[in-house]
Amino acid sequence: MDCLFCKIIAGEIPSTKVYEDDKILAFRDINPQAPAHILVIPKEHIGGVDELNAENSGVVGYIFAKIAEIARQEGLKDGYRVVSNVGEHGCQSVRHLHFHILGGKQLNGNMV
Ligand code: DGP
Repeated sequence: MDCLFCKIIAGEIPSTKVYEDDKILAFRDINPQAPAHILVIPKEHIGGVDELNAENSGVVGYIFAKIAEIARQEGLKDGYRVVSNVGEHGCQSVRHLHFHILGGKQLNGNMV
């Protein structure tokens, strides 16, 4: 499968890892939009939120528990934003489910 994030998981493309276990990987975004900008992805290939279902969505709860841990490790004590872009209207550029953690500064209040 020609998926950029699957290649990062496989180590074929280098990344700056923040956290890894058998289920998920967290790494720094190559084009940071905030002082802390981390992507958290499942190792299982799921195209996006729009491909989640009763069988494969368990990992999402696991990811969110790790997001809270990672944010604490990153010192984001004043808060942060978690974003998952979906499809064309959502401006999703990589079709592998991922959650952006954005923080380290006061973020803009506008979402769109
Ligand atoms: P999205 O637009 O929501 O699909 O987010 C994809 C993000 O992936 C975007 O913020 C940039 C990041 N990205 C793209 N290619 C690479 C890469 O090769 N390495 C890393 N670390 N991040 C990447």
